[in-house]
Amino acid sequence: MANRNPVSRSPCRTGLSPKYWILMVISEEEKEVRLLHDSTASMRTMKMKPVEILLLVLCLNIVAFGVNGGPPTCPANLESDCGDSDEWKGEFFPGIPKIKYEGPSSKNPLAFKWYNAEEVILGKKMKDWFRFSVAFWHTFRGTGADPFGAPTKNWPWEDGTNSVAMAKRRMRANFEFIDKLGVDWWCFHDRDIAPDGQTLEETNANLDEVVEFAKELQGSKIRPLWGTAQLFLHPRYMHGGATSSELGVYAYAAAQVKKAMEVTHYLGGENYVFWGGREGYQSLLNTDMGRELDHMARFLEAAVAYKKKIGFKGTLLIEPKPQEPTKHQYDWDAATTANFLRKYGLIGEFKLNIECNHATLAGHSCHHELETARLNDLLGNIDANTGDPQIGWDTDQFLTDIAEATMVMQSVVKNGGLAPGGFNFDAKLRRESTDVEDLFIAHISGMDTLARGLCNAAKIIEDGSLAELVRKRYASFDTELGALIETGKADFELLEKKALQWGEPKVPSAKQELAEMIFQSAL
Ligand code: XUL
Ligand code: CO
Repeated sequence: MANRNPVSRSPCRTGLSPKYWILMVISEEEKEVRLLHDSTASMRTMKMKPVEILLLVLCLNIVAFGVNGGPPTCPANLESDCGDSDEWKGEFFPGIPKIKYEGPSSKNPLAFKWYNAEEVILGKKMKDWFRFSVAFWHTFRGTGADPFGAPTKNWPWEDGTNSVAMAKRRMRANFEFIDKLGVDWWCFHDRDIAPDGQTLEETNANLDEVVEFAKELQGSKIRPLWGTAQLFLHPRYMHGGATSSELGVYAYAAAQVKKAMEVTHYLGGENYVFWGGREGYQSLLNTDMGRELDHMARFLEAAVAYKKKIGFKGTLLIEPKPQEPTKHQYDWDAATTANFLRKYGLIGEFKLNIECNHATLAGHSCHHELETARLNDLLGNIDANTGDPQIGWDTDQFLTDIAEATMVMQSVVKNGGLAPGGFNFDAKLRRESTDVEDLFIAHISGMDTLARGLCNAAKIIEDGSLAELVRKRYASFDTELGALIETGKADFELLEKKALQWGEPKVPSAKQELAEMIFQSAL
């Protein structure tokens, strides 16, 4: 084993490490400053008067306007109110090309360095290992607001309204983004994509109108990886939805899930997610936990029945998270959720959507949660993101840690992939990242990181040293007595007889540092 080089049979292309790569993207403001600077500099040499300089700058702006596809229909101003039209003249992302694979030595921020959709790794195309999806709520509804500060993102297509027309225009932006990024999937909550009305009927009608439009824009290639119902923002859900102490809220939540499942099905969605943001408690003193858990199980049973009734073949997924916004969320982690499903006889009907940042909030690694789900035959989807080791909440950052991505991909490969699930980027830009192109850079970086993780996982698997180390560690069970133990045929009398016969057992090294060395050498 010591002579084998784990990286010598890499299935992925090699090239310059992008380690010293320097970000060369400049913001729109900087571009204008540079334009002004460049033009004034050349004017100095041409000895122009200030008024002529101003005129020229004006002209240059008009030219740039034309190149960008004309003026927006509404100004990028959150106070403005012109949301009566879904039209948008020209592209939403002018100047951003279709993102292509250029290889690890590329310095182009708007190109993939590692994600090469058609490249076959371990017998499957990269795009099929990942099935990457864009999360509508972060990418198109994320404003950058936090509890201490106002929104920071002034996307040029937003007009400050929450109208149906604005929802449709935003949907156009979504599909242009998806097309340019080159992915086939998107994820949504019902309330991200269409506004609430005065009544449930009106709300459903708004949703139908936007969904009809989304179906048209999706074409034949793009589909939802999953849809879900947003049961946490509205004040009616302050005690939860399925676990609310109020029957009327339980019924309202059921009506909302019913509708969200119908539209996911209508759009050709492959999965449906339950994330119980407020399905938990703030204090046990005023909570009947047993009754709430029973209610949640009945709610999920009804969802299974309705899924079958409407012929929705997608997988139902539960997304564990330990807390936030509640102090305790019932779907704490993969093991807790698996136990809940087993107790209520729902184990064959659901899989899990593991989110890496939720895993770390629960005190686990993402790798641990993926393995727990996988070993229970419950690994259905991944909400790809990461937290910050110094921040104790759900920061929803794009994953850029290659070691972490490699561990994630080891689990995914062992699972044989995730289909009909995939990787949803449940991740958002930092509040301070405010350029439209940052949306692309963030997704490209996340996709490249996971692609590197896949390449590394393939190297580790093809090399075989790590698997061999693990196999050797348990080799004592590859014996006659080991087989009796593993098939449940070794009783305590037999084991005592062996222990007396053998005396003190020899306990070998776990070789953890060697395992870490092999792992590191593949990164
Ligand atoms: C919240 C979270 C949600 C779910 C969908 O932490 O992850 O966005 O993924 O409701
Ligand atoms: Co999530």
